[in-house]
Amino acid sequence: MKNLKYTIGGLLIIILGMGMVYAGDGQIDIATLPYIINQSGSYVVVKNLDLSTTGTDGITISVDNVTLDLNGHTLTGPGKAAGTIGSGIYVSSIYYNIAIRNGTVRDWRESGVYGYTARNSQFEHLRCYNNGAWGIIAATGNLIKENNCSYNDCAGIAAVNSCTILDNTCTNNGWDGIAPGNDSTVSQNTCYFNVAAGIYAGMGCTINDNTCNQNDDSGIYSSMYSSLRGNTCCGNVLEGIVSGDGSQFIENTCFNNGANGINAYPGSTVSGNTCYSNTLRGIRASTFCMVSRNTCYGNGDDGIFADTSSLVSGNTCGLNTGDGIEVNYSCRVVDNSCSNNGNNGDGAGINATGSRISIEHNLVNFNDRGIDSNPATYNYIASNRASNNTTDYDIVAGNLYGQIIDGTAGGLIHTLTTDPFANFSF
Ligand SMILES: [Ca+2]
Ligand SMILES: [Ca+2]
Ligand SMILES: [Ca+2]
Repeated sequence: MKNLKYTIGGLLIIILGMGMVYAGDGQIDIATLPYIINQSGSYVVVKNLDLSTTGTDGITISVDNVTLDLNGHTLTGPGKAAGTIGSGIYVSSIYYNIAIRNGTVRDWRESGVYGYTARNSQFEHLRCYNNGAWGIIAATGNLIKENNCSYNDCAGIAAVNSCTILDNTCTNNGWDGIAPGNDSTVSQNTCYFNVAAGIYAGMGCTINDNTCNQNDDSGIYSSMYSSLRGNTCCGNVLEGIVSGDGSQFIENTCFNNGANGINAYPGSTVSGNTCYSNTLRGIRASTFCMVSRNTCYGNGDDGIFADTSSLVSGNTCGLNTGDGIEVNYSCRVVDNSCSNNGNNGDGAGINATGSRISIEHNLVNFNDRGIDSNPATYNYIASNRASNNTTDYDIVAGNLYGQIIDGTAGGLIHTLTTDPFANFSF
């Protein structure tokens, strides 16, 4: 093709002979819609572009190795209810090495950016708004970074497996804020006011440092073997964070959610989290979980509930409406501090509801009952300290427990008892 360039009064004019218009830097200009990219290269949108025709995509990419720079411009479609098909930018089949960046894509019937078939590709600095399907939909192994995707009718960002999704903001979408597939990394995103979950992730995902507030489902929902660290989930209609079997919940903050702060499935590790003012439990842990060093206060039911064969250690649980900690069969409950539970309700510091539970070295103060193993039996209760509960120890016959020593008058412990298994009231 042949391009003729000349200037009039200092204004650079580019006349297209046949084919593509190249700017001086080797980029190929896009100045009209619809536009089809079927040669590899670097493309730039040179002005805001509208398309009122329905049933077609704005820019179609049908080749490998394309960089498409919107250069700050907007691609506006005919409206998200207009016609039946048409995305703003459409990758038409399996193509590799696509980069799309720097602009707004809005009001398209389907997605803002449809990259479901793009491989080894990047989507950055896009603002996808008010589209009829996804803001951005990406495929396996893509990078999706620093976009805003809001008011779209499906998820703000959806992706297949093994994607990296960083620093995006996804609000007010008609489904999830961000919905990645298995083995994805999802970090430092903000997702709020979405109709479903803030983040809805597949198996084995790494989900760190996101903020997911006021979504109509859970803040974060992920499947098995996921790792969730440092997330904040507030004011969601259902759970703050829920994840499948074998997940790790580390140092998250979950408050004011409409169900549990954290809901952990079997075999999970739940450590260092803060869960407060949730409508149900602060932490609900299933069987075979390790629940340690969490702080759970002011929840509408128990601070922590742990099901069969869990270890519950080193937690602080206070001012919950139900129990500080409730445990089921074969749990170990060690070194916890539970105070002021049964607040505006009825609860124990530690409530054993099953049997074969070991309750040792805990501190329970100002609860309705300090340690409650009634009517539960066959539990082991030793070396605990209880003060100022309405009933410090509510333990029925059939349990195995250290003698209960009244230390309310103070004094030297060893003059009261030398029994290392003794439980104290003080
Ligand atoms: Ca309870
Ligand atoms: Ca009470
Ligand atoms: Ca009881």
